[in-house]
Amino acid sequence: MENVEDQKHNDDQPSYARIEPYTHPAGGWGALLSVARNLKRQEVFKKGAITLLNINQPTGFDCPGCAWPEKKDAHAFNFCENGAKAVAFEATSKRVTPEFFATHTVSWLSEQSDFFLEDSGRLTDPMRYDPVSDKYTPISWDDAFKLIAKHLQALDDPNQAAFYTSGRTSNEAAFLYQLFVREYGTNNFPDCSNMCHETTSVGLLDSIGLGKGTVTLDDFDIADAIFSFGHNPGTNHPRMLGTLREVSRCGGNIVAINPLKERGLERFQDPQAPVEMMTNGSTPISRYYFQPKVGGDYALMFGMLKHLREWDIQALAAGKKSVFDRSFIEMNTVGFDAMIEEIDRTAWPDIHAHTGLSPEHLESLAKLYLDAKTAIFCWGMGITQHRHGTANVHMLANLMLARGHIGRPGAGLAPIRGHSNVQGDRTMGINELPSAKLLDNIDRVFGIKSPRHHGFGVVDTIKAMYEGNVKVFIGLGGNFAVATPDTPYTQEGLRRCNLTVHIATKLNRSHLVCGKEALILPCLGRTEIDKQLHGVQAVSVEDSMSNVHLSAGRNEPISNDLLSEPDIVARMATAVLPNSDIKWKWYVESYDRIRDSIEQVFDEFHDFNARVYQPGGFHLEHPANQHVWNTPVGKAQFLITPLAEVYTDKENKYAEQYTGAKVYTLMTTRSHDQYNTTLYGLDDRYRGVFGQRRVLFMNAEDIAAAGFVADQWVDIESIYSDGVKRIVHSFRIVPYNIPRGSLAAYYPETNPLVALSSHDKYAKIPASKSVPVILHAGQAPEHFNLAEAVDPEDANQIVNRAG
Ligand SMILES: Nc1nc2c(c(=O)[nH]1)N[C@H]1C(S)=C(S)[C@@H](COP(=O)(O)OP(=O)(O)OC[C@H]3O[C@@H](n4cnc5c(=O)[nH]c(N)nc54)[C@H](O)[C@@H]3O)O[C@H]1N2
Ligand SMILES: Nc1nc2c(c(=O)[nH]1)N[C@H]1C(S)=C(S)[C@@H](COP(=O)(O)OP(=O)(O)OC[C@H]3O[C@@H](n4cnc5c(=O)[nH]c(N)nc54)[C@H](O)[C@@H]3O)O[C@H]1N2
Ligand SMILES: [Mo]
Repeated sequence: MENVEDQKHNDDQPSYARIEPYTHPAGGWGALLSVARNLKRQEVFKKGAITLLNINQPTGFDCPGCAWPEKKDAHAFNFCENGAKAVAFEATSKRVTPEFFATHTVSWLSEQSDFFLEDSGRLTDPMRYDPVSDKYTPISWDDAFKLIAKHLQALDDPNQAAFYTSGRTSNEAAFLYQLFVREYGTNNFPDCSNMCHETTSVGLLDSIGLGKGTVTLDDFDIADAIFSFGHNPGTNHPRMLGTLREVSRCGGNIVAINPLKERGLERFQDPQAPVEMMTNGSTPISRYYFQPKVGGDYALMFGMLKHLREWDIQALAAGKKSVFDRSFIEMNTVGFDAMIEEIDRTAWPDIHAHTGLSPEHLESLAKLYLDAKTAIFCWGMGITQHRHGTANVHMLANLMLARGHIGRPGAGLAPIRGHSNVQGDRTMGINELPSAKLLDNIDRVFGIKSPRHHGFGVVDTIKAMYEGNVKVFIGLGGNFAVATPDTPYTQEGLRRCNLTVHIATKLNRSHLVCGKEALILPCLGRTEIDKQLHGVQAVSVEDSMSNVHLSAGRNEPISNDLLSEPDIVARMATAVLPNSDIKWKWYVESYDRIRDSIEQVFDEFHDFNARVYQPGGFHLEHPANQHVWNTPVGKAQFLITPLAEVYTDKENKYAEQYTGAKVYTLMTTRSHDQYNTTLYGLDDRYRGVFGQRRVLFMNAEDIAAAGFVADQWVDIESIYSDGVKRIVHSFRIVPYNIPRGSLAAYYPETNPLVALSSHDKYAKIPASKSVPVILHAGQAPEHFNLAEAVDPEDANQIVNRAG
C-alpha cells in the first residue's frame, strides 16, 4: 500500500508546474489514477465504466486511441490509460451549443488555447460563420449542404477543391467520401497519413510491393527479438507494452533505438496484471537501449548492413554458412549486389560520423540482429518524419530481406500506425496517387469516370490554397490548421479559401481559421449509437496489423442534431451531384450495402459482411508473406540511397555552413497528455514534466557549452535555406538524457518552425523530426511563475500567456 500512496502523490494533478524525474515504471497505478482523473474532469463518471468496458470488445467499439490490434482473448479490460482519455474526451458531458457560439466571437475564441477549445465539449449543431457579427450562427443541415453545393459547383475545375481525411474515419465513411470526390472529379485527397506514415506506405510499396506491415500479434509471441525504432509505446500505443512485456518475460530481446530515454521502453507495469500491480513489480522492457542522434538511423542501419557484409565475408572465407539468406535473396529479390557495392564503397568513418553511436555500440547492435533467429522491426514517427524517411524505410526492408525475415513466423515488418483507422482509410481509396486498377474498379462498379491524373496531398494542398489554386477545403475530421507545418503560411492559405468546412466532434482551431465562408458540421463519435433506417449500424476499421473488424458505439448520441459521417458524406454528395446515379441515401439506410459495394471494388474484401460479422473480424493477408511481390519487377527490391546523398541534402548543407550560431536538430514530439493536437492536460508524466508544455529537452553538456543553465527560457529559431524567419518564444530548458546536438520539444507548439518545403522527397512528409534550429536566450512568458497554481482549469491562461 505504501507504494500506492507514493504513486498517488506523484500522479495527482500538480499544484504547481514542476520538473521532476519519474522514477516509477510506466503503466501501473499511475496510469489507473490518471484515467480516473480524466473521467472525472470530463464528467463521464456515471457512464464511464460502461463506456470503457465496451472498448475493443467483440460487441463494443474500436478504441479511437491508436491502431494497435486487439488481443484475441480480450478480457474485461482491453484498453489503456490514453485510450481511456480519448474516450473520456469524446464521451464528455460538456457541450459546445449554439448558445456557446452566441456568447463568443471567433476572434475571442481564437485567442484561447487549443486546450480550452477542445475542453469546451462536444459540438451539437451545424454552424455557419457570420463575418458581420464575427460569430458562428446555427444553420439547418439542408442549407449547409446547399452552401457546399453552391461553392463546389461554382468552381472552374474540380481540382480547385481539396478533401482532407483524418484517420479516425471509418471504412464505410471513407469509401463513400472517396467515391463522392471522384465522381465530383478530383483526386485531391490530403490525408493525415501525409504527415505520418506516408513514407512507410511509399517505401514498403517500393521494397515489398504493398505499403503495409507483414506481421500479426501472434508473431510477437514467438519472435526472438523486437527492434523498436523511433516510437514511444508507453504514451502512444500503451496496449503494445503488454505485448512487449510478454516478449520480455519469455526471454525475447527488446532493442530500443531512440535518442530519448523513454520510460515506457525501459520499465513497465501492466495495469491488467494484478499480481504485478499488487507487488509493485515491473518488467524491464528494453534489454538494450541505443541512443543515436536525431536522424542518425539511416547511417545506423547502413552500418548494421556493413557489419553483416563483413561478417559474411569472414564466414564464407572460413567455409561457414553465409550471414545472408542467399536462397531467399536469389528467389525473391533484385538489387542485392548493387546494394552491397554501395556499402563496400562507403567508408566506416563516414558512417560513424552520422549515427551518434560509438563504433562498439553500433557493432553490438548489428550483432544482436545477427543473433536473432527471428526478428520484428517496429517503427514510428522517429523513422518516418525525416527528409530521408522513405530511405529509412527502404533500409528497414533491406535488413529484413537480407536475412530472409519476411514471410517467416515470428519475423517481419511492423510499422506502428497512429490514428485508429488511418490504414483502413488508405485501403478504401483515400489516396491522392490512386493506382489505375483502383480507378478502373470504381468506374466498373459505379459507372462513373474517375479522374486519372494525380491529386494533391497535404503539402501541395497548402501551397495551392495559399496560391489561390484550391478554393474550397473540406475536412472529414482532424485539425488541419494546427497539425500541419509552417503554421502562419498554412493558416493564411485556409483564410484565402472561398469556403472551409469541418466535419468534427470537438471544437478546434481549424474551425476558427475561416475561409470567406465557413461551416462546422457536428458528427457522431465512435462511442455513440448510430441508428439508421434499418436499425443500429456498425462501422468497420483496419488496425495496424491489417485486421478488419466492426465497431459499434453504445452511448446515446450527445445531441439529436448529429449525423453520422457516412450520412454527412452521402447528403453532401446528393446536394453537390444532383444527377448522380449512385443511390447515396440508400447506402446510408444500411451500412451492409456500403460493405457490399466495397467488396465489389476490392478483391481482398470478398464476403465482407459475412466475414466482418464474425467475432474479431478478419485479417487481410500481406502478399509478401506468400512471397508474392507486387512491385513493378515482380520481386522484392533492395533499394539504397548513398549515405552522402542523405546527409548532405540542401538543408543539411545549409545548416553545416551556417556560422551564426550552433545548429541543433530538433525533433517535435508528443507529450503523454495529448492526442495529436488535442491536449488532455499539461503533464508529460514519464518524462517528469508537470503543468507545462513549453519545454525544450537538451543534453546537459550542450546546455553548459552554450552558456545556458537548466530552467532558463530560450527562443527557438529554425534555419532553412529559404531564409524565412521562423521563431517560437519562451521555452524552458530541461536537462535530459538525449545525445549532444539533438533537441526535443512538443508539437504542435513547434509547428511554426517546420518549413513546408522541408519534406521527404518521395512521400512529401514534413520533416518534423529533423528541424535545424538555433537558440537565443529568451524571457519567461509574461506572468509565468513556477510557483503559480497550474490547475487544468487555469491551463488555458498559462498556455495563452506563454504563447
Ligand atoms: N496518447 C496518444 N496516442 C497516440 C497519439 C497521441 O498523440 N497521443 N498519436 C497517434 C498518432 S497519429 C501517431 S502517428 C502515433 C505516434 O506515435 P510515435 O511514433 O511514438 O510518435 P512521437 O510521439 O512523435 O514519438 C516519436 C518517438 O520517436 C523518437 N524519435 C524522434 N526522432 C527520432 C530519430 O531521429 N530516430 C529515432 N530512432 N527515434 C526518434 C522520439 O524520441 C519518440 O520516442 O501515436 C498515435 N497514438
Ligand atoms: N510537428 C509535428 N507535426 C505533426 C506531427 C508531429 O509529430 N510533429 N505528427 C503528425 C501526425 S503523425 C498526424 S497523424 C497529424 C494529425 O493530424 P489530424 O488528424 O488532422 O489531427 P488530430 O489532432 O488527430 O484531430 C483532432 C480533431 O479531430 C476531430 N475528431 C475526433 N474524433 C472524430 C471523429 O470521430 N470524427 C470526426 N469527423 N472528427 C473527429 C476533433 O474535432 C478533434 O479536434 O499531425 C501531424 N503533425
Ligand atoms: Mo499520425
